[in-house]
Amino acid sequence: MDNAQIATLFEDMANLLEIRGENQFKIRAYQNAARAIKFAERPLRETWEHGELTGIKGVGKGIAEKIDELFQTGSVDEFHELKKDLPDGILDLLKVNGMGPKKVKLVYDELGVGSIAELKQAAEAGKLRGLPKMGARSEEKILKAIINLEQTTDRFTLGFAGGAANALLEVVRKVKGVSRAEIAGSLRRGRETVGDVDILASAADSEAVMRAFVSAEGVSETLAQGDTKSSVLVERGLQADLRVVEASSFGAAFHYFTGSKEHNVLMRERAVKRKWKLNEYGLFETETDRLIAGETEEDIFDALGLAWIPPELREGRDEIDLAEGGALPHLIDMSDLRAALHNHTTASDGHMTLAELVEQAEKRGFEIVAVTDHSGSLGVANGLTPDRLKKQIDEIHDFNESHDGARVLAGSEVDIRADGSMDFDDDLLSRLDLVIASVHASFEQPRDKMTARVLRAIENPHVDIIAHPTGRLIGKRPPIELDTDRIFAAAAKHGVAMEINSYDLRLDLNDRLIREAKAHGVRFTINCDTHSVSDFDHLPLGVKMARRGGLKARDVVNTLSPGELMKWLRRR
Ligand code: DGT
Ligand code: CA
Ligand code: CA
Ligand code: ZN
Repeated sequence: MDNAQIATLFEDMANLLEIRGENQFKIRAYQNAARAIKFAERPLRETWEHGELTGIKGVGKGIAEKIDELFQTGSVDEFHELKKDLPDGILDLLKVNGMGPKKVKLVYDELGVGSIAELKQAAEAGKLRGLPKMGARSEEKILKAIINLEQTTDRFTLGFAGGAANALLEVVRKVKGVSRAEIAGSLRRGRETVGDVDILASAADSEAVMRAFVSAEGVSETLAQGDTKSSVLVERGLQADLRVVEASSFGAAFHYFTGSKEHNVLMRERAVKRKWKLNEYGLFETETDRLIAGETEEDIFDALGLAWIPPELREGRDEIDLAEGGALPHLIDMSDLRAALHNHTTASDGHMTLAELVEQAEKRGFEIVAVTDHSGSLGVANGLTPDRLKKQIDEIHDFNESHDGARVLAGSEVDIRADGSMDFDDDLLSRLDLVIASVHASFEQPRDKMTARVLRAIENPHVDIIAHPTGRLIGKRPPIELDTDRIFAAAAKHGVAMEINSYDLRLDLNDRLIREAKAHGVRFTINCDTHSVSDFDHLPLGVKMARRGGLKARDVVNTLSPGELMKWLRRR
């Protein structure tokens, strides 16, 4: 067991104690231990072997005894005692946003609810609203959170799945005789979450490829190993399938396994109309089985009278009509981006100094870098007071004077307060080159109030960008309630850009909302919201979202030349 797993065990015990209504002092001790273990740098087993457990701040004699028991026997008796007589699904209830141990205790004690399914039933039947400190609104919130959870569990973020897939792809590509290997499936299409990873290869020796695949680093279990298909599990239970196909049908297989299913259905229908058939082996004449195309995707699209369709658009919407009419949009690309407009430094909660941020941005080819640290009311993120911001603006002006590379913009990510007012006054806002406005607290306002709040920010003449407009965190926090029709109409009217935040848990706006906003004539900005260097790596995910939303370079302000961008920033 590693530190994280042991920390989870103590967290579970703390939660079980709380659900059972036990002593607060003990609960606190277990919570503290969990935190201490989670952040300990040294493996706990090592500390234990050296007899130094109680040297860890937060681990007292009682906790040390439990850890000792764990390493001696492989389990902790108390954990099983605590779980006894409680339903198996009781801890799962804590995964529902808004359900803490106290609420779990309440629904269990009062209604006997012991699983997410039972909680959903109770909420649907209107049984929660009658409980102490609950009402119709919290009942509705819980129901929404469950639905949100159902839609995202068993799926993985694009960032996590992409990392695992690339590692496997590299292993496959290194095998001798592999002529081609690619990632297909929802990952290639850039869906915001991924069910499993699909990898495709063509190779002289399929067995060697399969052997390398199932023994790749990070593989925890082999589900199947065959000649043409193998499946494995990697970290967190993510499944990856590898298929080995003939080079002559690689294009057909690549197209088929890229999907989506809906897109494939439309493509097959198109083939059938021509008395052809399309499958993962190729495009064939139905009567004679003569192969018409199969080696490349381009050949297949071409034979069907279509331009090659970017994978991000293959969702069975209007992409085939567009490809037929030569009307596919020229989608935005990574290389179009010239400005990084949402970045945090050590002045607030970032890990890069101003100079480091600029250096890293320049390394990635950005010509403009905005510094947008948090505003003051966000206490937890070390937000800047007006005085600190004024000093930072001066600092940035000085920096630009003595710096030849990228131009640095003095900006701020300003909190939209609960009433829609901005966290800095107009005078200070007017001194900034760039103002990003975002909701970082009071997420739970009802739709009317939240919509009015964000509208007020959009109407503020200093605001340039609304960051991560829905605030959702995939699998963790549902989106805020917004009348997006009104929000996007106002953003288009006032020329405020809607952000596509590239962070993999956010991807906010997502592709659906991008399409909705685009229909209103909104402009966009794609940003990394960097807090540390590695956050720059998320940028391709934001670009994928934009492409899925059908955006061209000119829809996105980050593609403007420095001169045009400065002009845009002064537009109001
Ligand atoms: P996921 O894994 O749930 O995120 O989504 P996909 O799109 O990667 O789906 P997956 O892994 O089940 O299958 C990969 C692709 O293979 C899928 O996008 C289209 C193709 N495919 C799989 N099963 C079928 C099928 O029954 N009919 C058709 N037309 N295509 C299929
Ligand atoms: Ca898949
Ligand atoms: Ca699959
Ligand atoms: Zn930010």
